[in-house]
Amino acid sequence: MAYGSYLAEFLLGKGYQVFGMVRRSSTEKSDRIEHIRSRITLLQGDLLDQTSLIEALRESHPDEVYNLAAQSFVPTSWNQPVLTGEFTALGVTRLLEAVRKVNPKIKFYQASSSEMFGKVRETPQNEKTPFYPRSPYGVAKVYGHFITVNYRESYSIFACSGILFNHESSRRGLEFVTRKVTDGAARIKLGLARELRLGNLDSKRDWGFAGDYVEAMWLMLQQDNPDDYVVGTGKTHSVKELCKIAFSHVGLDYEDYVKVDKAFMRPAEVDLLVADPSKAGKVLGWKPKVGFEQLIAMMVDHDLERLKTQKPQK
Ligand code: GDR
Repeated sequence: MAYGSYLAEFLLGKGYQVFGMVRRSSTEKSDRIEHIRSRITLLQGDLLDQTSLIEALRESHPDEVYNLAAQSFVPTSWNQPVLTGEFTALGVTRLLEAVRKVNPKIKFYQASSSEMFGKVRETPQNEKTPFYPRSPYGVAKVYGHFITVNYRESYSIFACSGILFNHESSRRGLEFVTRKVTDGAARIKLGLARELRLGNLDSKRDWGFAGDYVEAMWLMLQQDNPDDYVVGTGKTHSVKELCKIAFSHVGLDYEDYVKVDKAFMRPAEVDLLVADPSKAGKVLGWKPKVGFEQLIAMMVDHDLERLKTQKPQK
């Protein structure tokens, strides 16, 4: 999870002892935490395995647990709807059960998502906006959200849910649209690719910097009472605007390179998301620092630097 590494950095900066939970896999992927690897402890665990969660909490004795784990790629949730539900929905119950059994005084953060708003009932979206998810992923996140609220109300667990709008960075996976575009623009600029194939160019998102958002998550757990908060910038941009900014940053016109490919269209789309983050501003004193254009420029520069030693296409 890309922003888990920002959270780990942030908590280390606050003097926390940080544990991370990792799922066993035959190909270990840890480049996002390489720079802090010696300062954190990794525990084996899996949201599908109740015992492993209980053991992880017994071993680490945490004061705070942040659940950022999920099957988080929206298109995959149509191909693997049941598995997505296991991780993204029931996984939250398993972790909350582990908290309840091991130490109900542990403060719990659940990564809820703007995808819960889906086919939006009002604009901008706030904590009271009704949910209308549009993908198996969104549906699973609604379950995760309400089970968090329910454990707060049933067992007085200090459980908070952060409804985060899209949070991006140069650590974002290449399959998500911001990174796909910044990587694509950099590749085309360097002669490593000739075109970039995308899906719906008209969908609009409230894109912010992941590094800013982890502070809001931490602040939620430092309040007197647990609650839910919308976290976003309050500004929205289309995928087209994203392309325009990324390509013009390297002196190119996106219209010459971006091709629409049906393969990247979704069976049901979320057309427009824009946060009303005023509660986070008022109660947590939080506001985002990095603007959209700065974020995209930062990501393009990172991809240019990463790719510049590769050989151009013939
Ligand atoms: P999203 O992020 O679904 O909003 O969820 P994503 O970057 O995948 O898509 C954003 C929008 O861009 C459109 N799009 C494309 N998307 C991808 N991935 N690839 C393409 O080629 C492409 N072309 C157009 C999409 O249709 C969509 O409208 C992210 C995830 O991180 C979730 O886990 C998280 O909960 C939410 O953000 C907040």
